[in-house]
Amino acid sequence: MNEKNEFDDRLLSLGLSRVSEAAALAASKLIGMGDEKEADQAAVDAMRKELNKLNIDGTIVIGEGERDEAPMLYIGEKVGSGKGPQVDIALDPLEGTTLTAKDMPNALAVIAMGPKNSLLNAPDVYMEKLAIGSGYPKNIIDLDMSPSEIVKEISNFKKCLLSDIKVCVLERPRHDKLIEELRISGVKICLITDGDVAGVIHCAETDKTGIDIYMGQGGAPEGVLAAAALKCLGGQFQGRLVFRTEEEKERARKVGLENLKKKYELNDLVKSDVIFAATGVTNGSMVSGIRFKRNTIEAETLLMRSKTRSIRYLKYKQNLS
Ligand code: VTB
Repeated sequence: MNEKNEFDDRLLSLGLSRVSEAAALAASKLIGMGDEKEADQAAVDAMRKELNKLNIDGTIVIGEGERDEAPMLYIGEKVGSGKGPQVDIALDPLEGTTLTAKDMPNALAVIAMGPKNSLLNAPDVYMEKLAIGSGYPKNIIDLDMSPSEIVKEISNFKKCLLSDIKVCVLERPRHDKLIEELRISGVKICLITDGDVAGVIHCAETDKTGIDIYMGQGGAPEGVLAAAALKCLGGQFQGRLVFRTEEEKERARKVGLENLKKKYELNDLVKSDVIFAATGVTNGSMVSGIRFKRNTIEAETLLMRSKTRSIRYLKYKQNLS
């Protein structure tokens, strides 16, 4: 491989922030308008356009869906000028379409990029997820432990009461039992309606969010994106695919997965150093949402590189007059 075609994460990272920024700015026009599809479409169009300006030979591995169901940014789609390094891309132009349509917090435009074959090709099924931030002993908790065992381990390590531990969970009927068990154990629960990429990131920023652990089933594609973020922020993540039908298993086999019961560690989902960008659409605990002022529009982007563990908050301001 010649030098020009190596994955230059330092150089590419700024370009990546432009991509998530463009998607968030486009979606922001639809905040509170009640139309999830239109908001998503605006983000997809803008993200694709900006992505195609980058000098990369990119392949979408986590995208808007299979080729036959998503006309743009579908899994397998080639993006970029085709001239630079071969890269894998995981994206969600609008993570939180409902949050945007209803003007609720934590909607994000998200993208991660790594060298070719660095990101797991995850099918669009559910994934059981468990995440904690940095600073804990390796393998202190495990997906095979019960929720009450997990919270006990964390409170023992932190030398705090169970009521001082906060767990973030997606509010869904499938989590009724999990929530009940956590309630009995006495921990606090932060219930989110959508957006589990942000949910996982929250537990890597405990000082800011008060959240220690993320638990529960969300989308597998979002699991890979969240793992990419944790690889940059530090933290532990485990995931296991959840199949409800034979057809879902078939979907997994189609993307080349053999062991459908595998417990994925962070480094199985994200195999080498990556870059990650997330721009706020609506206000969130991580980044502010798009702000419209009299003559300006502002955006905030979290931009991270796992190689150096550098974290940047970029403020973008555009004069509209
Ligand atoms: C999560 C969340 C998404 O889907 O992955 C969730 O991150 C899981 O699916 O924002 P269900 O909605 O079926 O529970 C979203 O809420 C929407 O894509």
